[in-house]
Amino acid sequence: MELIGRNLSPFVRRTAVMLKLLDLPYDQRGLSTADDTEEIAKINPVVRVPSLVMDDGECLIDSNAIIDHLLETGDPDHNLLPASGADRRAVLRLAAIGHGVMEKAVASSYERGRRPKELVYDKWVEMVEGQVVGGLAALNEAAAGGDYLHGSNLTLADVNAVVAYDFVGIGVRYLLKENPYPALAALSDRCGALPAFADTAFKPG
Ligand SMILES: N[C@@H](CCC(=O)N[C@@H](CS)C(=O)NCC(=O)O)C(=O)O
Repeated sequence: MELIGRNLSPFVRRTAVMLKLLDLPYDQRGLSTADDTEEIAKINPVVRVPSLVMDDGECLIDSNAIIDHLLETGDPDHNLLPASGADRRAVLRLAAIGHGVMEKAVASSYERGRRPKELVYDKWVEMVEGQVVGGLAALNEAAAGGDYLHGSNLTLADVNAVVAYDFVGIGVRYLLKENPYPALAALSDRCGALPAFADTAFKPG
């Protein structure tokens, strides 16, 4: 399998973390939506990452669809996402908060980084960053309750939370000044020691 995209993208990285946690071998083509538009367009008509090109050539797009497939085929015991009921709903809720933080942090970094300075709409930045802060606060509260966000083992909720938190540390770094989310920071440190997270951490350069 070939994962398309760079781990700077939290959506790509969370997919890479899941591939590693599930022990699914893959190669990665580090294409960037800013610089490799034409190549990405051949794989995904809306020119976004991640995509996952499977061994038979089938191509999955969007981290949600990709992870859905990885869980369906690679997690028969439902370790990373409970099979049903209240536990599944709780993990999906927390995972959605983490995913939302990624979306809003990416929106802020695009607004500030991809527009000419005079066209940056500060009120919009303020709004999406408020959404990031709300999501991080909720994840921090969940992280304060135990070793993992839900239950007694690592789940998709932790993957999303850690990847989202780490991305905020890159793309909207000033929101983490004075360590406002200590439980989430500790979760990120603990998970960061695991190979699936350490091997996928974005390294600039
Ligand atoms: N819902 C998508 C979001 C993917 C996404 O926004 N990826 C960004 C990279 S961080 C991208 O492709 N940006 C280019 C664009 O949206 O035009 C997912 O979860 O995979």
